[in-house]
Amino acid sequence: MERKWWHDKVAYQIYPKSFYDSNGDGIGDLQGIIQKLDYLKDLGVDIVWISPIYPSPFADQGYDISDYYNIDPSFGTLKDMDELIREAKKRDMYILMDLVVNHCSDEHEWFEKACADPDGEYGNFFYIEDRKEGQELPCNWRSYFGGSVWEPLPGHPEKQYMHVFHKKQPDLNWENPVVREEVYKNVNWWLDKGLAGFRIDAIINIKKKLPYKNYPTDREDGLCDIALMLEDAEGVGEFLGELQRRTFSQYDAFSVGEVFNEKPEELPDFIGDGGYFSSIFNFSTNVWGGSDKGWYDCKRITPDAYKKCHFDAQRKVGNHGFYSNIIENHDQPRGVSYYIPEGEVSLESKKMLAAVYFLLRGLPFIYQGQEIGMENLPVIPVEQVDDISALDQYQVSLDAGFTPEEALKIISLRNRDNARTPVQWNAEKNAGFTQGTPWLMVNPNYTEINVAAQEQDENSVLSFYKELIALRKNPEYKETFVYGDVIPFEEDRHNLMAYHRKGEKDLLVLGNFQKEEQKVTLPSEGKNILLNNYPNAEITGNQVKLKDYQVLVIEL
Ligand code: TEU
Ligand code: CA
Repeated sequence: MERKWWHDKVAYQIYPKSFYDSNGDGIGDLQGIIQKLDYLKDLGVDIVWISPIYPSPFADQGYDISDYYNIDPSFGTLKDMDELIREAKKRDMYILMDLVVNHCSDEHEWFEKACADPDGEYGNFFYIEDRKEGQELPCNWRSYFGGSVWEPLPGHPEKQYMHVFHKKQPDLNWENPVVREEVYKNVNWWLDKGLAGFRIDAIINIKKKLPYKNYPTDREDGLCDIALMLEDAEGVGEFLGELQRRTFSQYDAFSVGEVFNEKPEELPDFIGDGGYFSSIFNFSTNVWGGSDKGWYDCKRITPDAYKKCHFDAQRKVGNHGFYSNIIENHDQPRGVSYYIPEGEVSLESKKMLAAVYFLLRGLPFIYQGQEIGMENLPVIPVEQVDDISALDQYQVSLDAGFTPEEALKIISLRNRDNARTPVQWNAEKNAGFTQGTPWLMVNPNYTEINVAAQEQDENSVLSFYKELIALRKNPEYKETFVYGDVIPFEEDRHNLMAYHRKGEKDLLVLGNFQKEEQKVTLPSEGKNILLNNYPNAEITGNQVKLKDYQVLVIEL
């Protein structure tokens, strides 16, 4: 595997609307990010991915872009963005933007021009088909946010367009080379500004099964899960390869793809040397237990399943490349509220969860607030839910026969708002996020969980993350943590997640994924304890007794 500049880095995701508001309008912004760069630097972060900041009507919180060459005024200006890139460079930090090019906004001028003249040049930028009352849809695919992917074209009831996400997110027609040229031009324009790369949104969706085809239906609505179409559609690699050659590879940029359900045989093409992307996210623990029926039918992951997902992913990727490992992101529940069984969320279990994913092979990503152990919201009235995905799933649950109360409980676990509440900076008004009214409610637990308190406390989750990052970067162990193999240890042991990182050194990570103590026999006597979420460790010879959610990293 060819060595790359980003292999030994630590990445951090910012959801800009909720990060830090510098001017009191209740919305996080670029100046707010600039003000917090030193905080991120101090934490040990190198690469910062910022979720979309382009002009947008915010039908899907900025993932519906109306201008690819600008910054939404609620976040700032292009000048602020240049300043951010400059300030990051000064600190040896790298900025990534979000590349959202499966679709644009219905308020983008391309779509407006397509509506004005569907048979003209811009009509071919989208998937537009004829529509007659009473006639079947071109295909029965269900959009991610509910309902058919087909929607009448505004101003042209005799036509319809495709959107695999919200109807305000029309899909761009990647079969049209002019569209692809527009994308490359835009990516290079940003890279020329000094951007280090991109996180690439929902990218597998750019290849549609053509001609359109129906798949077996899985709900009363007569539609089918779009995943069936994606599995069947071939040739996405041609688009992705062209994108890589025309853009990222010209700049040695870092790119991380949002790719779900990748097949093992595809990994070398995706993230091997010269692959389409530098890395892709490992979503195996996120998608575990999923159901095409909806959230109400999803299973909650167990610690043993969690471990299996990670080890299987590590075996799958082998030496082909690097996964990007996450606990959470802006689409997922707070990891501590999801992966730690109910009633067992504690300081120790939060730290244990942090260590066992962070030290795996791959690039560790931290999502804003994760470093202080932010938790899911309590159950809130449906009127207060902002997330369009949760609102859709509320309806799906009702349709499946659940009571409103049950439906609310179902969506509260996975509501994307959980991760989108403002970062809790201190115990003051609005958690110190804004002087104004926050656009989304602050989690009421901010008086206990906040950055300011944790900065003062060497026992805090934040201090532990700093230790963890420093350990990964420690010159003595870095080679092993970055490039060493992952070798599971006592893989079948219930509620123990343990593995060696083996390279120059042999480092053993031991995580007790339960409250009950657990005894482990080390393969050899340890030389050194490199990390511990307790003040001490009970080790006699090669016998270790792990306490309630204790995690240890031992140099053998
Ligand atoms: O998400 C893509 C994706 O597959 C989502 O459907 C995800 O599974 C869903 O949000 C879970 O509820 C990306 C972005 O991360 C997401 O925020 C956007 O809404 C979506 O693309 C459309 O751009
Ligand atoms: Ca603001």
